[in-house]
Amino acid sequence: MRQALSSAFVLTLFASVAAPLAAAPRSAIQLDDGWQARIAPSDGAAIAAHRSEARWFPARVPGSIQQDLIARHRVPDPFLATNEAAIQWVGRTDWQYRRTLAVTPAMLARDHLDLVFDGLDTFATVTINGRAVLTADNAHRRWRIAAKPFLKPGANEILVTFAAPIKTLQPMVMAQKASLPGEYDSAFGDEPKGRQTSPYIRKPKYNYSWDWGPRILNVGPWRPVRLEAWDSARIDTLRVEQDALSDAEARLLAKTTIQADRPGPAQIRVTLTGPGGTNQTVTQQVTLAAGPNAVSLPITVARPQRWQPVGYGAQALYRVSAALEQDGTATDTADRRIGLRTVELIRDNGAMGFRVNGIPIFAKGANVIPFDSSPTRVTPASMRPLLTAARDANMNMLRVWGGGYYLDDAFYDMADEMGLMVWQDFMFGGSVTPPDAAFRKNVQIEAEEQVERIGTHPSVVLWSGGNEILSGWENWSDRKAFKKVVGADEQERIGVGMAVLFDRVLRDAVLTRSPGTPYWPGSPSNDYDGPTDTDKTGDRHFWDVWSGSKPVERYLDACPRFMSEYGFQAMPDMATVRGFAGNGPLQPTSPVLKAHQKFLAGEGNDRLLLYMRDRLGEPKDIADFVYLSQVNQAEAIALAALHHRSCRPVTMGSLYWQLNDVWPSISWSSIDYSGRWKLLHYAARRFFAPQVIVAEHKDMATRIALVSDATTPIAARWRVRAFDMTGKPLAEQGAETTLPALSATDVAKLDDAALFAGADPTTSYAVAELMIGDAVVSRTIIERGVPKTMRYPDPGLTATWSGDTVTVRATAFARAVMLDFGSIGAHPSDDGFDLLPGESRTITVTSKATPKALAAALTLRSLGSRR
Ligand code: BMA
Repeated sequence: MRQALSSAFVLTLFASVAAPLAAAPRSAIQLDDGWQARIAPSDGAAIAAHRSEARWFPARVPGSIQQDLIARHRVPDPFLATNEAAIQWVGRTDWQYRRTLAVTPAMLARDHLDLVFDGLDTFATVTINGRAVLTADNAHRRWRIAAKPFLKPGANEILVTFAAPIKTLQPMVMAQKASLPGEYDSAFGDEPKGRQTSPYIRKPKYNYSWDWGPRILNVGPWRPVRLEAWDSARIDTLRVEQDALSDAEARLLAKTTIQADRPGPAQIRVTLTGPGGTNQTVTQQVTLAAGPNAVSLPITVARPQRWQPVGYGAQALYRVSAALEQDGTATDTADRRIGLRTVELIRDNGAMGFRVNGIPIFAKGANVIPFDSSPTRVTPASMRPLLTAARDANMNMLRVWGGGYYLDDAFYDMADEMGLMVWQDFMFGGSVTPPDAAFRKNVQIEAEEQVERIGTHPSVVLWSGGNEILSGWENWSDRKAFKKVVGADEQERIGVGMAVLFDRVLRDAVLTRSPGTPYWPGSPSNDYDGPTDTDKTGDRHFWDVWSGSKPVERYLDACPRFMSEYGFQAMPDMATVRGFAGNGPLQPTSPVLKAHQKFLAGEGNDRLLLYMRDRLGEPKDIADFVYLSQVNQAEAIALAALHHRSCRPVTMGSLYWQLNDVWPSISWSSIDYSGRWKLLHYAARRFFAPQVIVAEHKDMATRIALVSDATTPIAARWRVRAFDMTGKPLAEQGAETTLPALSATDVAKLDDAALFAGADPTTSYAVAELMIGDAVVSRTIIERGVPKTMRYPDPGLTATWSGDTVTVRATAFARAVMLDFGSIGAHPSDDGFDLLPGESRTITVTSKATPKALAAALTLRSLGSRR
């Protein structure tokens, strides 16, 4: 969140004592240490109940009260057992933070001393030496206070008081005829059903609980705090606009806003450093006026190198540094890393897709939810493995979902470097927005600030208004009921308010601050051109499967234009389960497993069982439940993703729900909170591979389609072989072919009668394979019934260890092999694969445990081994 200040400035000390004749460089002191917190004296009820928190205790900044109390063992860790209820009081309490700021005469000799909070969560008042200097009401904004008039030499007190959000808003909400519909009702009795305060506050929505996350209303200065000193002028913002890009040249505009307190001459110097280290510098003399000054410097880059999405070339990055010079002194600098690329939305006839650098790109990826219930725990080191895993699973796009928070620069830096495209939602999720102008003004400032910060990253290829606001307003039953209660006029006022917000305010923020990046008013939407969330136009969230309990084959019924959400739950790894649930006996109905399952308030485990019984059979024990749930999830999402890819160019994107978790839970994620891959994530690497074979069995025939994301044609061969359960070949079909560039092609429709040579559906299966040269690059199993009807033999799996590698062998067909290490945390290099009779796979296992312990813990699971 920190603005790109050069570290030299951050570290510069307040050196000279006398008032400077000329302006001195901007300097900053980080104020992240030395804070204390307590319950605010005004909250008598909380003080009576929690006396020791009424006294000042050391607090971390950036941080939250919740994290401090967990660290001090004053509340139990809400991520463990059934502890979530025990932390609820913290978010309902008013809190205070204080810190002493030592101010020297040298500091007071500067023209300006600004106290900057990069984030306050949420309703906060700040006083300096008892004088009110700020009232903050938006956790997604940065707050800058001109603090010099309030500071004195020596010790100064900064006091930040946080008012509990529900308590603050509830009287207003309860006084309304009907309150704005939100998302998930509280499970803790602090808000009556249907009377949510969350629609009225600019605070990460997922704090209020979601169908994959706990209710933890974080309180605190959740971003860094600093004091900035400057004289006469500073660089407020720097970004780079791309006016034109061709192979011959790039024409750029470095756009700065210089904040000056008085008129005067200055020079702006901008240096662009290319990926190879070559520099070019432009300078401009300006006469600054008091107030904000927009200064643009043109830069032309000959033979520019482009930033390409992963799979389409390298990720060339350029650095842009701006210096403000006054009287020959550099008084401020700012720098940004950029990439040169063009992005267009493909929109012909209702289409929705991305053309990057002129190439239509099929978007493959997943939705990202926040990385933790507590954003202050998230570090570059905790995000990196998830982004790396996304790239390694052949994804090229992540959607940053709108119910969370705008992520740190480090996330976008990594996405830039890895070539992962980012679909960036504005932070609106599932709730109707207040129609008043003050709310919109607050959001406008937030949006402009965030687009300035995030929009410079080449990975960000789309800004989208938010999650399911527009489709909810059109289609959801609670919203229909709300419209009836409030009447036509109020419905109109709210509808217009949302249209102004999502069609104008947010769109303008992108147009003015990141004009090279398309804007989309919401996910799902159709850019205000007809109904939202249909297969025919715009992007689509498809939840008939899972939420609607419909069979997974429903995924095959349509070719949507861009599937931005579809998902299927699974249990996390057994090591993760044991980490939060302990070592006692477990079953799907155990209170602790229901507590960590938020879909239908715990009843989601029944949904897991429903699909399991339908497709795979009854789980034998908890480990089998984990295994079967992961097989089901991997197969369901593979079916959908491959289908979407086979629908190219009608369909141009497939982002499954969801990549990650905010806490250890049973959810739609492919990687659990502990970073352990579910079988889905291994499957994603296969179904998102650059070239795949799609085999869809339906109505006694199998559709075979071949997909290639390569930009040039590839010579290939496909074959489909049918076997009986002894491994005896029944029939084979196939052909040599050329995969056209950027294509999906139907190559055959194979009737069961011919493909299986009359064999019984329960004792025969077929294997569809795509070969490039000698390598099988993609394989799909064809079954004529759900897997539980298949009479798979025991595959005779064996494991042979050599150090940390294990070779798994099958004598008979092994379907959906899982390497299960029980409660030992381990990451196998491959998992969830099928082995044909006689095949083996050698797998490297990364773990803190010794190979000996791993070998002892290993259970090889497969569908046939369960019989
Ligand atoms: C979607 C998302 C989330 C939710 C998910 C699973 O539509 O946008 O709101 O977590 O469904 O139910």
